[in-house]
Amino acid sequence: MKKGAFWGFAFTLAISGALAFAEGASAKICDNDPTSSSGCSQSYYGTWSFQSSQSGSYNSDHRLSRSGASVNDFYVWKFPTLSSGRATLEVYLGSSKFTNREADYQALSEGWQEFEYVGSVNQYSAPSGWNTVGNIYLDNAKAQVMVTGKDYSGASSTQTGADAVSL
Ligand SMILES: [Ca+2]
Repeated sequence: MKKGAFWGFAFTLAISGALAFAEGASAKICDNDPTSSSGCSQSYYGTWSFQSSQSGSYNSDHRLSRSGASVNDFYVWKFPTLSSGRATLEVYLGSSKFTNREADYQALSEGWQEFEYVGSVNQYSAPSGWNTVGNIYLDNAKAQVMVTGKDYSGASSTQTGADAVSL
């Protein structure tokens, strides 16, 4: 599906969802390297180094991509089933080691065919704490959020961080 077609569709769903259900999904946080009891899990491809004792990061830890990573390096947060409705993707950024100037975030709800673009964030200049990426519409299923290591600004040798995300 073309991106434009998807956005038109998603917008229609978001409007109808807002009218039908007021606000939809309640916020759920998944951190990197989640405990199984949280209901969240993770997967990644490429090098994403686990770093603990990070005072600025959520739960004092995060994952950091290799320098100059590509679209083939990605980290995925896997959420449990979330109720349907409009959801806001927020990401926690609190480490100066995150230098990607334009990190792309995508999301997948199980009823979808593939990951769809949600928004991008300058991890280097983002304020410390929760940053809003964009809105998506969930369809009462498990959801996944993905960030790739590619820096879409064209900056080279930057590193991408993966800390907590919220839907
Ligand atoms: Ca963390």
